[in-house]
Amino acid sequence: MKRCLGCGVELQNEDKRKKGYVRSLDQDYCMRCFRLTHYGDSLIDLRLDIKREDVLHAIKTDKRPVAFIVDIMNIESAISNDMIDALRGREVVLIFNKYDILPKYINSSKIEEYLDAFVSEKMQGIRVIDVIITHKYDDHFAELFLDTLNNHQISEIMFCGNVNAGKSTIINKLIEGSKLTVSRFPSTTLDFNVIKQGDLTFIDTPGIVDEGDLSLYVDEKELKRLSIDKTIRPQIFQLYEAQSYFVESLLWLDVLPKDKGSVVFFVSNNLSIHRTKMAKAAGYYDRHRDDYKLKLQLDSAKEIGINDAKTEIEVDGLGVIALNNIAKIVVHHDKRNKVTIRKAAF
Ligand SMILES: Nc1nc2c(ncn2[C@@H]2O[C@H](COP(=O)(O)OP(=O)(O)OP(=O)(O)O)[C@@H](O)[C@H]2O)c(=O)[nH]1
Ligand SMILES: [Mg+2]
Repeated sequence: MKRCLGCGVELQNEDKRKKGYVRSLDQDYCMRCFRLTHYGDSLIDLRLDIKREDVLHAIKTDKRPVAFIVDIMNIESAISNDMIDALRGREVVLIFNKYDILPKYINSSKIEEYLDAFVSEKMQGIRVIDVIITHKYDDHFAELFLDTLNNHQISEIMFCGNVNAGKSTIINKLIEGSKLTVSRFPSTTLDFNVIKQGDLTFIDTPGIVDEGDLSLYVDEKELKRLSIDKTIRPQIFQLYEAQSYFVESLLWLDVLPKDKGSVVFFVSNNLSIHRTKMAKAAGYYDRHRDDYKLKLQLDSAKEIGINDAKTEIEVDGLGVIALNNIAKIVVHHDKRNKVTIRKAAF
């Protein structure tokens, strides 16, 4: 059986519309990988083809050490209970990726402090042997990572994590020769893919599908607009009275400041944010909800009281919203989209 070097899927030359199609079986990359790499289109949408529980089960039954790749914008949803369960007792190198998308002014020691607290609180029972913060342009990553493997005498390691976290991108930084397929489409890697590099074995895995991720519920055009690939230019708003903010028709946030407060949106630079007085928000939503032709339904949500001077909202697949000196919020979001209130990391 021959597998695609880019996505790990079994190759076949019978059905063009199915995964793994090649014109001739002597080719190394399937048609989909070829299209993704050279034309940036996905041909066949496979986002819902890979089941979360199947991938987690396969990871759990494999006892090899794991490099757990987490998108820095998606910490709370990536480090989920079922993922932690799959990693229990394993040696794990925890890699926070895509650091380049955070604006330079953000204090790295504050993020590190947040991550340290997160790891010791939520990842008990897992042998986290190293925590690395990196990004795809980081020239020191390979050396650092290979040192860690060497120090712990690890020769085989699986790269796991949510879809689009950057697993294949990271492995490409470690290998020579044929490269794995990477793309902004969720579920680029379709099957477990074993790559040998000298004495080391790296295993790329299909991303874990995160049902709370907004990108699952928008079309291809919208996905391109909301995915963050460049350094974020934060959108900052000062407020003295109750205000509402609309991230297009993707999210609606009501905010009541303590006295003077601020709200900072870390989302894709392509997205525009509309601000209005809270009293006018419902009318604005009714008038504009169809403008974007999205099938999202922003649910009526509960009021949340905020105690800390600095808090953040992590909106799965959209970004992070920082709240400074805010008393209360209401987050209206699509009910499938996961929203977490967390301590400030940025
Ligand atoms: N800005 C930025 N983009 C990144 C980084 N790492 C990966 N990406 C981008 O994120 C997208 C997903 O990367 P992949 O390597 O395909 O992610 P994956 O985890 O293998 O995804 P699946 O195979 O779908 O599970 C691509 O568009 C990458 O270019 C990074 O450090 N910074
Ligand atoms: Mg991949």
